[in-house]
Amino acid sequence: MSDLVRLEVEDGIGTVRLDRPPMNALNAEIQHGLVAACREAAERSDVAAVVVYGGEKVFAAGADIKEMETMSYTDMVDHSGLLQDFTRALARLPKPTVAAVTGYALGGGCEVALACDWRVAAEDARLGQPEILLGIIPGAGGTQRLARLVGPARAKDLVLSGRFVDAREALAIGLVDRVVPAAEVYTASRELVSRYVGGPSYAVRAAKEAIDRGLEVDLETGLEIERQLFAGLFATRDRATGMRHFVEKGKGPAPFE
Ligand code: CO8
Repeated sequence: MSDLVRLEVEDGIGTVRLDRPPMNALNAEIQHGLVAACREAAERSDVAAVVVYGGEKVFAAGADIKEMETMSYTDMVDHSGLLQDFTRALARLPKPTVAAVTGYALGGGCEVALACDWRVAAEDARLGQPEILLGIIPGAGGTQRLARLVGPARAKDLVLSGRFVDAREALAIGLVDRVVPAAEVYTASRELVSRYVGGPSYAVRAAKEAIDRGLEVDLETGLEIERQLFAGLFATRDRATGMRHFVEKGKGPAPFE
């Protein structure tokens, strides 16, 4: 794994820590590092949920413009799979994920946040897709995930203008889910996913997959995806534990492993 991205595990929660001061600009190394960190978080049984965090000052100010400036069309054709890989790796992580957004989340940085299940933002956070101002468009899923999250009109407003939104507006349009004082962003993000530690991990994974895959297809296909995942859970220990606990009138939450 790259030094620019670390997976730190504590109390069942994995923190994918972006660490490339001053702005966590997403160069190729950090993009590869993100893919590796997501893979490790997916595989490790001591990680039930993931927080993506860029530190106290900034989430990520986007792709590394200095690295991109000299790239040609063919470089981009070769590279553009990677651009979408790191956000795809995050979006497909079969565990709950939250972006803890401090400072700027711009361009590829905003796209990293969009690939998480939820976003917690600092009161002074600023989010946006300013690629248009560089003569390009979002290329790590921004045109697709932003439109799905906030609707096409709002996505076009942000993507076509490149303007930044503050935390209050981001909350109002559904781009972020919670706004907290800057010093509390990381703790609040951990709190948001801590309920999944020691929970029914297979059912959580199936629920996330059913919702995400269902959004990509028509209703009938989505219902079929749900049906298959639902049936599949009858082969899991989670299902046996959860139902037995109810039938035997167990106290408190079921003792999932
Ligand atoms: N890439 C490279 N360097 C950057 C980036 C960046 N995205 N953002 C900031 N920096 C550098 C600055 O050049 C500066 O470096 P130096 O000290 O050597 O001059 C340093 O970070 C500090 O930045 P500023 O002096 O500009 O700090 P300010 O506080 O004045 O401004 C901003 C902060 C508003 C964040 C400003 O730096 C800015 O606008 N940055 C660019 C934001 C942007 O346009 N992001 C989109 C990039 S394109 C993109 O993400 C494409 C996505 C599609 C592919 C996804 C692949 C990852």
